[in-house]
Amino acid sequence: MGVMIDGQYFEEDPAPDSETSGEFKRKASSIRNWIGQSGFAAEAGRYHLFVAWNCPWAHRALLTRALLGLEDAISVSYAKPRRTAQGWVFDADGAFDDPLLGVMAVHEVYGRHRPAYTGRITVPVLWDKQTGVIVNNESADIVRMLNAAFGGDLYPDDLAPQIDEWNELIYSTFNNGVYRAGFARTQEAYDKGVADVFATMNKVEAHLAGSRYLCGDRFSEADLRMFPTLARFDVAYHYAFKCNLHRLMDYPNLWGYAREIYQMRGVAQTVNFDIYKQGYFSPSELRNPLGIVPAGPVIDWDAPHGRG
Ligand SMILES: N[C@@H](CCC(=O)N[C@@H](CS)C(=O)NCC(=O)O)C(=O)O
Repeated sequence: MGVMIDGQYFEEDPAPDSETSGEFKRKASSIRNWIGQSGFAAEAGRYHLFVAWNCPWAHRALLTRALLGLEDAISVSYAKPRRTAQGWVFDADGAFDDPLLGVMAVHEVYGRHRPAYTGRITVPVLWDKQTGVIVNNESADIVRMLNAAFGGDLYPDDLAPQIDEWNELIYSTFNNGVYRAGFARTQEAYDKGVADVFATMNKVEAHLAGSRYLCGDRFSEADLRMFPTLARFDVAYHYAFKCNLHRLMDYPNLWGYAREIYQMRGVAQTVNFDIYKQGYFSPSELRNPLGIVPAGPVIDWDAPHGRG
């Protein structure tokens, strides 16, 4: 896990996430400003996202941008799918360049924000072009603030308590649950992670039998936060993270629901299955020593979803 200490980049965090229990623990994000406060006005053309296609947290921000139709209002730089000793990096030109600042690594964005920056170097990053600083690097905040600032309806007041409840379950047992399984360093930690992932899939499958979305007939932030993990499930988590009790395809309601979201306006453009495979099957001493990327599975995300 890359970190910066007083402006210097380190490939390894001196206080790593995995502790002696073998359980993977994700640390909190650190730059938490808000559009609509402290001089960050909601203006089209002002903000920029630094993301990686394969990062599910960054995917939340891309989904919000797409579902709110903000593709022209918020620009994006996409890092290369495989992290290096420099963390997330860019190309000099091509599909993975940084057209905004022309930096070669995401840690340089944090260095531009504050030359003596100390903290984790993660994507997504929401950048303010006007003042040249990072607004926020926590995906949950980015989703919430873009929705509020740019007229979205992903978090309506009357659904807020229900959404919060789903979010809590989905984050710990599903979005992060797959990582708790895939990054576990003991059998026990893996067993716990996998059990949580499938308990939540079973619960949501049953819920979706009688409900179009998680909170009734309105698509909400809770559904948005399910999707990045669903999109990566069969191509990556099932195999690379050993979440293999079932495939997403084996759950009729969840699979139809996932396809319905995929087929919403702009969403398919936020998805890149080949890149998910390259990223999750990167060479890793612990998980994939030879870095060989599997060919399959073949999945038809465009098949009619049959919902609604
Ligand atoms: N809490 C953060 C977590 C973001 C995060 O962990 N991103 C990963 C990529 S999927 C990252 O950038 N990791 C960098 C590293 O581990 O060095 C959020 O949701 O925004």
